[in-house]
Amino acid sequence: CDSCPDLTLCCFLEDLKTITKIKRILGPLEFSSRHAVLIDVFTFNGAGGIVPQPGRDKWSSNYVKLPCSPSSVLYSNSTPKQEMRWSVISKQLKRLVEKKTVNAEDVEKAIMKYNPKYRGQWSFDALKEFVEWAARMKINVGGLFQKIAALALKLPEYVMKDIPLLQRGKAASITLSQVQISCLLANAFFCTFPHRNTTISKSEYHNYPTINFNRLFEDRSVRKLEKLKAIMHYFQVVTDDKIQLDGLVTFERRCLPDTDTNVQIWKRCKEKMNMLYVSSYGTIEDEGIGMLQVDFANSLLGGGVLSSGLVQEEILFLVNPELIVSRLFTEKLQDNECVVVTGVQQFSTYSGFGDSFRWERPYQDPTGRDRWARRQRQILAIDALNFDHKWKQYNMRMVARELNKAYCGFKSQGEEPDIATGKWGCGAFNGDSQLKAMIQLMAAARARRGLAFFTFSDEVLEHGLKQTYSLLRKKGTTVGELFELLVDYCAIQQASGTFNVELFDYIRTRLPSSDKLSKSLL
Ligand code: AR6
Repeated sequence: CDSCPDLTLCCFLEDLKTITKIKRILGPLEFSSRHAVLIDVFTFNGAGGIVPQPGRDKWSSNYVKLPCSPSSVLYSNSTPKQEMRWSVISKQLKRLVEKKTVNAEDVEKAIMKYNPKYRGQWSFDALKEFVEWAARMKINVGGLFQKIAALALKLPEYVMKDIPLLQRGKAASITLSQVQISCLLANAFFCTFPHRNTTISKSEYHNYPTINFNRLFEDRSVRKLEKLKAIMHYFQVVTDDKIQLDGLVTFERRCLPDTDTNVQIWKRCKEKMNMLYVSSYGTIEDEGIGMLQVDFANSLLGGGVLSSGLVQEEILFLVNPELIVSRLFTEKLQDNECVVVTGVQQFSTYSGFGDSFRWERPYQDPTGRDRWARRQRQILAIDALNFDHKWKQYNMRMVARELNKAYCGFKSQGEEPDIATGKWGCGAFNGDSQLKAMIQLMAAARARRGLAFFTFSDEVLEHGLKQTYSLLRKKGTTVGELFELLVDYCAIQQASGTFNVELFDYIRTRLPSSDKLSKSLL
């Protein structure tokens, strides 16, 4: 009622749909021109298990260039003729596997043999610090290096079919097994991927994230040590003979067509606010279990996970390291694009954030699997705009971009769970949390999906969002009407010059909650 403004119309968390609550019928696993499957689907569908799909190497600009490709060659100053890079790599990795003991210097020496251009440039200080820590903890890290090397050597056996690149402007997906991912990541650990060490403009992969781990190994710091604990724990599990990795993971690039991004659609949208749960307690990954969990992404997926970044996206990638393989094949996202990952396994728990991030302990993931043997965990990577100056976001071109980005991710394809999100774009990217909350609420309304919004201890935002949402619901405000309110709000912010009018206050004045208030404004 209007006289009790504090009454929240928000729902309970249990009211929202999770993957396990919906009745989605998944057909048999199928490949198509838009869906590359790296395992043999006939064997899989016939309950014969997971075996790699045979295929042949494609050394072209549309596919991942694999280190074991015969086309990958090494030119070095010491030998006049070119050598096959994989023979150098395998010789080095086999040597590690056969050595009695292996330390960080041996790993460094091996890596530099097939990356001679970077001698004197790459450092392995952080890796060495990790080895010192592991020695104190009595972890046999040398043995672990050997197991990772042995896993990396399996590449020609495990990944025979070409891996297409998920390129800009093309909706497409890749399904591969957890074993294949572990093998690709073991190669990333040993920095074997060709043509991926330079990101300068015009280089072949300048529009792709880095994948070789060399930056993770440089510059000792608490951050790097904690990151390496998470990554090395992942390798410890995946190289353990007693553990069977028997799932698949799908990476899907989605693109919103131009017909969907037009601002007129937002202006005319008659949808009203959908269900909302708001809490300052909890995190997207823990309390949002079973929902579509938003990754506050960088347009280069994973952001600084392999360097020094350590906020929401990087942490997500560290506790679910299979996400890191997306960097191998996902081109930088454009404004109308997102990536949905289904099936990754969580390997670790953590505490803290940024400098206080700590790897805590192993995690036994209880998440069930779907018909394609994928964990029932869905992660949506959407990259917000990075505002160097806060005022730049109060502009309808920017607002429309964010609306379309969120809608691209939220738009459902059939029956899908609700969405778990929070202060998307409001940390490293400097966004206004009230504006971003309204944008996500509008995108969810247009997509007809409910939202669970975790404010990450921000009680002021929790309270303000509950009130504003309740008001919008009571007034029956549509997405189109809220869009028009945002147009006026941006104009007022720009005119003020100080940009300190709060959006929730503004909405309250424009949608007075009682007759008394409306009269007082007249
Ligand atoms: N659950 C809910 N909320 C969270 C969680 C969580 N697990 N973790 C953090 N928050 P930020 P951005 C809140 O800065 O601004 C990365 O480098 C917390 O209040 O990670 O979109 C990417 O690769 C935090 O301040 O996201 C991009 O380059 C806020 O969410 C860039 O950062 C925003 O988290 C994206 O930055």
